[in-house]
Amino acid sequence: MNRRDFLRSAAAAALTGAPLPAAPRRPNVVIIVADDLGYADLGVQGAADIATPHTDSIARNGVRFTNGYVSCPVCSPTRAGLMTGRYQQRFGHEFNPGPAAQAAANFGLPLTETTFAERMKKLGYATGMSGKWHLGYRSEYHPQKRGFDEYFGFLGGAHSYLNARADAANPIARGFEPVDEKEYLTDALAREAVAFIARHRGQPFFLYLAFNAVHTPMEAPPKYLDRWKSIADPRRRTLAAMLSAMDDGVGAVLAKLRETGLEDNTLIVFVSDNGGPTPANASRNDPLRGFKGQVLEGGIRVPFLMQWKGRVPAGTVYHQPVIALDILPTAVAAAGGSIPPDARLDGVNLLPFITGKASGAPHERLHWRFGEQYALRAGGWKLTGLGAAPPQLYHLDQDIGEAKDLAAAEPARLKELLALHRDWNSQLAEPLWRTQRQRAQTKAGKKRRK
Ligand SMILES: [Ca+2]
Repeated sequence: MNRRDFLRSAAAAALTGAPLPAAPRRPNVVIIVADDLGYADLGVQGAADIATPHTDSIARNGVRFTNGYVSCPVCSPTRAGLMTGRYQQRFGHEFNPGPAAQAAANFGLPLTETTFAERMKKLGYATGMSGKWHLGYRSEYHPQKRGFDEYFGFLGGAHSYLNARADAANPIARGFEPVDEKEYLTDALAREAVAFIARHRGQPFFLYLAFNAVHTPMEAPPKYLDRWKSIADPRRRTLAAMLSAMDDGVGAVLAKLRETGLEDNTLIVFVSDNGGPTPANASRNDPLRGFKGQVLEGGIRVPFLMQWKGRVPAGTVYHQPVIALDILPTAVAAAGGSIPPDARLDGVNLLPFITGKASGAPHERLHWRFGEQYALRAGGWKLTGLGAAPPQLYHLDQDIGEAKDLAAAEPARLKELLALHRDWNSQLAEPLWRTQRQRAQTKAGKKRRK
């Protein structure tokens, strides 16, 4: 029973003296993030050599977004966007920080921003996280200082899967305490997510399960490698094994929701944090051009799935462009909350669009800036460029692989889209930090200019 039906039958009960219906429980929200998973790596996304039945089931039971984007082609900025519902460049979170020992001192999701977890907590949700944070190493940026009641995982951008003690600056921790984890890390992250669901089955909960699979290092135990003897290339086979472990983890979460009777009343989103870095982990982005780190489609268009059995029709395929910034407002709306207008979110509630209650597209335009790289998507058109080099224009409906540059053929459209990009760009902040390598390059450049 939804809230409206509940209010209606409660009103009827008051008039007739019938017993009051049980109050509807607000939906649980489970956000599952994969790391460096390519557009074509899931079975449901067309992978021919790897099977991902559990993750695929989210699409079968809900929606698959064919034009699902993230707001950056690398890890930390995408997570900053996901965790705030805002383009992260608005608050200077434009770049990755580098490893803990080399990160800029001020690195962390700025404390001026309200997080997804804080918004859900305010709505009365139990909030928990299992996985990779990558939004600050210092204690004031810790997940438990940013709205999560519970946290298990690591703060950095990557971690060994086989050795919990591989990096003293980036330990596996429960809350603030390092733990000596013995399990394969992907299994451990899933185990903790399942335990969180079991602990909080009696109240609405928000679970953020941020796997580091299938990010490097390429490590998998025989248990998963043995499943993929069919794949000859050792790196692709290891990717398949790592992905299989994650898919089993997704399956364990779904099974727990089913077992506790919560599956129908849980909004589940699955998304990768950026496109596949094919040269590093043998992931695939076909038929898209480009990789992680680029604002070409292969860096920013990702597997993006959503399930809410009670509310969203099974087997929906949605083609309008959406972005990971939409996940927060969608979840808050599902939870019966609202976003104050002064929060200035860039994401929108997708539920009316995917259920057909709203017509048109959720976004007139989507924007990207990642250092010198920029891009803009408007309808089927995509503008992209690098610094002062001539911009490129593609029509993705006919040219998903960004092969035919139409900039010269469409000067008026190019001019219009460039003006829209400049206008958006002018609203953004200066990056708050750069990686050590970027800092060194900037310093060297300044010296040369002197
Ligand atoms: Ca990533």
